[in-house]
Amino acid sequence: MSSLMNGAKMLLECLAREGVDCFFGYPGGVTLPFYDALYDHHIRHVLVRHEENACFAAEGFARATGKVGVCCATSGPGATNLVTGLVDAMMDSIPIVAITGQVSSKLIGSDAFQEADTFGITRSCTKHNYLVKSLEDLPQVVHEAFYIASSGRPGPVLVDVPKDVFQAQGHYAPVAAIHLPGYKVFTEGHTGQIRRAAQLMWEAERPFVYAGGGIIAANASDELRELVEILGAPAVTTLMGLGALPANHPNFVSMPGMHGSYAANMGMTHCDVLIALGVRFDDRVTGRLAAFAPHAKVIHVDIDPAEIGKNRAPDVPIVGDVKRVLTRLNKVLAETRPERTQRMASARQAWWSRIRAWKAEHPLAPVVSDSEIKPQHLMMEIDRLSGGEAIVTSDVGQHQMWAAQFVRFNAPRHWINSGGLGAMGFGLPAAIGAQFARPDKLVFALVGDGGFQMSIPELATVTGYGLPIKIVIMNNGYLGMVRQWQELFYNNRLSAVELDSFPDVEKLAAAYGFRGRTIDKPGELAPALKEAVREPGPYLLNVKVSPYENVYPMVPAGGAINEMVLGPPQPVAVPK
Ligand SMILES: Cc1ncc(C[n+]2csc(CCOP(=O)(O)OP(=O)(O)O)c2C)c(N)n1
Repeated sequence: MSSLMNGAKMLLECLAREGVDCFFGYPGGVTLPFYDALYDHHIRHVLVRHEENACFAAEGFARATGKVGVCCATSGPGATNLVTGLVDAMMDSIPIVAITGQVSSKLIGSDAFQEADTFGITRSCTKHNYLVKSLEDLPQVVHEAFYIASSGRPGPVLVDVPKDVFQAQGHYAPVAAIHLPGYKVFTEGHTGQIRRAAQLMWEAERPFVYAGGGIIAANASDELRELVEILGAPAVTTLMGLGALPANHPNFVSMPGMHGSYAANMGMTHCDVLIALGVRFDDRVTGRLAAFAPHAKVIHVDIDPAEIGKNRAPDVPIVGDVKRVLTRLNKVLAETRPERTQRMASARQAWWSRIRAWKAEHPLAPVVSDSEIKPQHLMMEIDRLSGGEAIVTSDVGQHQMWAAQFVRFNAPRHWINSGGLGAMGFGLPAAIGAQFARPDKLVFALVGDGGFQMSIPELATVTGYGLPIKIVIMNNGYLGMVRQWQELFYNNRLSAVELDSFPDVEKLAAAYGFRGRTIDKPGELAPALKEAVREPGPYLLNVKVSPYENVYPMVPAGGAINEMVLGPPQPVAVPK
């Protein structure tokens, strides 16, 4: 039996046994015993400057590694500040464990100082949550929390710990096994359905692979590549799946959806078999659902049975871990490969010719100007410097979409963004988490001038821990994505989108103890980015881009994905 310890030390013991070596948090009244125990513990606590950012940083850590990220907050306002991050992790299926302090057990329900019903508030935005009732329960609860967060479809789990539980004395009892009646993880996939899927794939004339964040969560990139190569099929990866198939793979088309490429969306629309892997048929991908992939038989592989048929009823549903399913499916495909007939060969050749033609017809073309920095130019320069190797986190808005279009990722866990929730303020704290997870990596935090101003307090965290993050602000002077919608759909009545009074970036960076610079000339872009990367410490680069550029292609809300607006309306020539 272990030595006598208080609940705070026991919690740290649990975290250490789960392999946690670093977590993100902010202290307060009821977590005082926990922070006291941390004082001389080897686990590293990273003090962020706002609890929301503790959650985002834990997500950045988890997204960059696949490990469970951990964050911590005090009761009441500390816990409620975590909520956006929890929803974000829930939407994107990111494994995190959030620990919150709670008022002492005997005060619960008395409207005590800094009491909030954290359990109730977070019930709908966590995969599971706990209120720890006694110290004896603590190890079981914490180990279960890690198991639930990381197994099946990953997600956030919250553990609310009353102050008296932190203070109570007891012995850590190892948890031998975790049995959770009612929590079933289906991993293997149904053998018969896997065979049906293989048959459908071989019969297809126009197969198309639609791969998402589930591939990254399951570490199934190798299996995805194998599938694509066995079939010789074109493949797209969603915003959440970028990097799941290397961008330089010959079968990779690009990203589909609202701001996806013409070729990706046309491929989705005209395929006859759609192979959907670890995706959830999100509305930003499908556009008008009734018109989505109208000619396709759909094979849908997902670990979460609730996703199957949620938005599109599949012809072949397979519930399972996409890595395990693909391993078996690839084997069946290899065993059942039919004799290649002339008909099959020419059908496949014709399909690829169409894909290539769509790519050539409307490529995601570089946009560069001599007089002003175009946003796309900025993304292309970041792409050039990264060479597919850097971690790029983004905030939410136009810059996020341009980054997704123009920065190429050759491996998973390099592109980190808030996909489902679209939470502004995500980029910088996520970069902090990612840089702690991968100190060996060049990390860009690519943010808009709006989102950046939501996360400015974290500049102190960057400085305090000497994180060499390259913060690049795509500064268009507007809440760009909202301005774009106002321009296109609200008669250009720009309402509450202008961001004036932006701070002097050189002074702002200097105030936090590092270097910063503003540029606005195209010729300055490449050298300034290089200078930022060469700097051993953090760097804040404010890139003033053309303010009125819009992201294209664009599928207007409610449109089918083949009804893309490909570019700005051309001015009509007025006869003289
Ligand atoms: C927390 C939050 N509030 C509001 C929004 C709505 N929203 C989506 S994009 C956007 C504009 C973002 O502006 P900026 O950060 O400057 O990026 P840009 O679009 O210009 O690249 C807004 C306000 C959001 N996504 N998240």
